[in-house]
Amino acid sequence: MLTALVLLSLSASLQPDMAQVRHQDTHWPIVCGWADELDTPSGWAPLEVENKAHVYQPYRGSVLLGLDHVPSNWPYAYQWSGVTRDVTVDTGRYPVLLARVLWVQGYAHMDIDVLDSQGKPVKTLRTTTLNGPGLSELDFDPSDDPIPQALRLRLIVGGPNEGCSATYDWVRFVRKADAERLKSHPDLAVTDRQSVDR
Ligand SMILES: [Ca+2]
Repeated sequence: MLTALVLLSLSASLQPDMAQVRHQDTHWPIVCGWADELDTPSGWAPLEVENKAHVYQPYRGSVLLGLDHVPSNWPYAYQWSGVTRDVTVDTGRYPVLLARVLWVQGYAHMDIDVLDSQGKPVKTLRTTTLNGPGLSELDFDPSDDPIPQALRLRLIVGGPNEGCSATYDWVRFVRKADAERLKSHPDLAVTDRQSVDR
């Protein structure tokens, strides 16, 4: 009985702290090393592949990539495509890449080439693959690569030969703590879009 009372009292005393934590979780905007809120698809170019994705803007603030039914002589069991852009990011300070996907039929993920000083890819990384709405993630390990890193980003859509599509909401490079907050609150805004959306 005494234990129960102590636990009850302890639990009550913890309540304000939990509320404070939740408040802090959503009170501060997200700081990004680089971000594209995908207000428009501008800045992203189609991949140099045969089946180029259709790029739509279903509504302001998101980009839909779609692939139709493949041609009758298509030799593969599935299809994929996407769009790309080059960026430079301080992955030392902002080591987590997150892409928010609002809707997907098939699969969605990002591919990332790490570029050398001549712009040549030296390795390729991949975010987690999504088959439904969520956050696709890649953690950049501390490495000997020069910081900031020159990166070639690709938003990928793939799936059945009958057709597939994915709607992306934003792409952000963030700190680990902000990545955890975004996983709980993906609607949180970034601090200053003019300074990061470049
Ligand atoms: Ca957006």
